[in-house]
Amino acid sequence: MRFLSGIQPSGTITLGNYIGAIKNFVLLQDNPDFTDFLVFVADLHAITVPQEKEALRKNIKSLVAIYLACGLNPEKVHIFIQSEVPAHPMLGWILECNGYIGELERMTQYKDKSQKRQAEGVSVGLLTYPSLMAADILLYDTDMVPVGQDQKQHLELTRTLAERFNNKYGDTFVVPEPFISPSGAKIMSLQEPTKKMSKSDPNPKSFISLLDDINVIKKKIRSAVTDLDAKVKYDKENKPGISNLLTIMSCCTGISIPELEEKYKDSNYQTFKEDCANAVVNELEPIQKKYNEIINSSYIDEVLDSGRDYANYLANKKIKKVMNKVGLGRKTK
Ligand code: AQP
Repeated sequence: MRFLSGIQPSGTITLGNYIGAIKNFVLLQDNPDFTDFLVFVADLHAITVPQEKEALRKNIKSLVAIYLACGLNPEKVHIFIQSEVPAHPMLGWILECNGYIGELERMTQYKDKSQKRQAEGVSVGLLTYPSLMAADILLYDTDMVPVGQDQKQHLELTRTLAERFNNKYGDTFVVPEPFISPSGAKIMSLQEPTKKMSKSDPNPKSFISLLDDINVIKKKIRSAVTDLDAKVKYDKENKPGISNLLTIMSCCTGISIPELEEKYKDSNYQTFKEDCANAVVNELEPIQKKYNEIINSSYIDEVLDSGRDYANYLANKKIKKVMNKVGLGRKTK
């Protein structure tokens, strides 16, 4: 079974990306059900909103170093950069021509992101992003795609596009299944805990970057927005801030939320936040150490060269098949 996932280098990876995605990839790479495991840097997706050239390059490399520092093992996982596999945008275009504008306009993420960008202008890429995401998945005959809540709708569209193509041109794509990640946790903004933690949030206090200085991490958790109730209790509706910190602490320690509620039932928020901050620091410190060891080494390029070659090998076979089915170019074997 083949597993595939990617993250956009649209900023420095947050604790949300780590808990919701990378930490699970690291666990899953040892799952014998997955005989092939692909993880990529979604740089083509990142440019759906403006990126500064130097920062983008830095974020791409940094994301690869973070993958490795978090424990992804290139012996088990093929790590590559999306833009180094030209078949991604090629298949994205073909799928766009088999999709409908209405389907794309209905995507919640498009509605949210385009609304926020009214003043600067909304790129066409922001609208067509889900067809490129479908291409990412379908190119590799991916069986399982991990999906957070926010990506469910996009995976549904991927399945629709795959089925539509298969019906029109004959069996071509594997229709992928969603994979509910082991933690499945959605980490919320530390400043607006009803909103998801995002690496591109303009307020740096709202997220913990994996590379934040240890003291900055502690400070951000200490100043996380909570409530006046002063009870360490999980209640997403009425106490989103504390519930978010409980989720974070549980994911970093492996201690269940009910156990944490019991442990802190007589504690004030200050004590709880202090312990939560230490739990996050304990989780991130070894990752930062490893990151600093490899960020300037040639190891990153070695991993990426090998990942690029493998991904191109698979993707080129698939895109040829798709071109033949559609009647593009000249017939090839
Ligand atoms: N807050 C979160 N909690 C749990 N999981 C999260 N993910 C993102 N934010 C959280 C998961 O991280 C993976 C990669 O996400 P992405 O970078 O491709 O896109 P995103 O979801 O748009 O992430 P950001 O951080 O919010 O990026 P920007 O700010 O650029 O839009 C996905 O598996 C996602 O579920």
